[in-house]
Amino acid sequence: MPHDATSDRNLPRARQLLAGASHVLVLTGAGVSAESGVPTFRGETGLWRNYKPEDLATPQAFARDPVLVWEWYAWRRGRLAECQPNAAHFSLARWMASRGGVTLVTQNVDGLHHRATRTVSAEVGRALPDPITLHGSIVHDRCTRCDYRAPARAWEGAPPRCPTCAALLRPDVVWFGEVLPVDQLANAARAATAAEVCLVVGTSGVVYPAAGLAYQARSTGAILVVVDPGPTALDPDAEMLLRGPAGVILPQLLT
Ligand code: BV8
Ligand code: ZN
Repeated sequence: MPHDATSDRNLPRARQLLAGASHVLVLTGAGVSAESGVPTFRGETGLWRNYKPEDLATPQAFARDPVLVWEWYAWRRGRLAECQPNAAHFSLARWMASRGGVTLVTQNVDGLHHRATRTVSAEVGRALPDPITLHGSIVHDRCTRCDYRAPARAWEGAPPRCPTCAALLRPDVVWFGEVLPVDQLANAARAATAAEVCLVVGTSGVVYPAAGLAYQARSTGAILVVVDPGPTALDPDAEMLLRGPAGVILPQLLT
């Protein structure tokens, strides 16, 4: 049964585990951006006009109603424009800058880890690796026909078209039913196999193959530590549960 760290006594033990690990896999989900004001996927805040993300983040929904799907992404981009990386993103980036052997893999598409990494890279005067991004980037568009890809353009009230071939553009994210970028997933799987500790932060652990990385790490000997204020699908397999918001737990954990 995992150690539920409602008490602080498990934090020192988790800190010790991480300090002694030469390879750590960190897997994050929407919860790590919650304190930045980015709606999570399965919480109440994730709903838009009462649609569930799984209904809209699919090629079928886009083919059926590109305007509706684009309005959802325009709404999300609008909210994201007011969001900054939070203490969870920064403590992860600074911890990674202070030691080697940490691979950050994110399911998130909000780019907040990248922004925190850029800030910390400037602080330390050297480039830090970007996180492995499994599900793409909401702040980029790509063409549905050619290989055009560029930073997202301002929403003009209608689905944007490719400046190169005039086909519909789509957000540069991986939808349900679409395969993940092969190279990113392979790098993540390698890090999972090498990890002695797998730190999972802010994910309900229901989306695959991303969630499978935590089980893969555990099957090759990693200790699973879960940071989340609520229950997750990974809890039964975790050696340690650190119950609380990432913005509070990570700055204490990653010292
Ligand atoms: C695939 C980008 C192979 C889009 C996302 C039928 C057909 C095909 C596939 C499937 C199928 N049935 C099932 C599948 C597999 C499917 C899947 O897993 N479905 C689930 C719903 C069961 N997966 C796929 O389709 C993947 N592709 O399998 O390809 C294939 C191909 C063809 C045919 C067959 C197989 C693609 C999955 C990628 C989907 N794209 N995002 C967009 O964003 O618009 S996934 C989406 O969910 C986000 O990226 C998000 O990150 C991710 C996971 O959600 P979470 O991050 O966990 O967020 P959630 O809200 O659930 O949880 C938040 C957590 O944070 C909670 O635990 C909460 O307590 C906690 N929290 C809250 N506040 C805080 C906090 N934690 C810390 N601090 C806080 N303050
Ligand atoms: Zn094009």
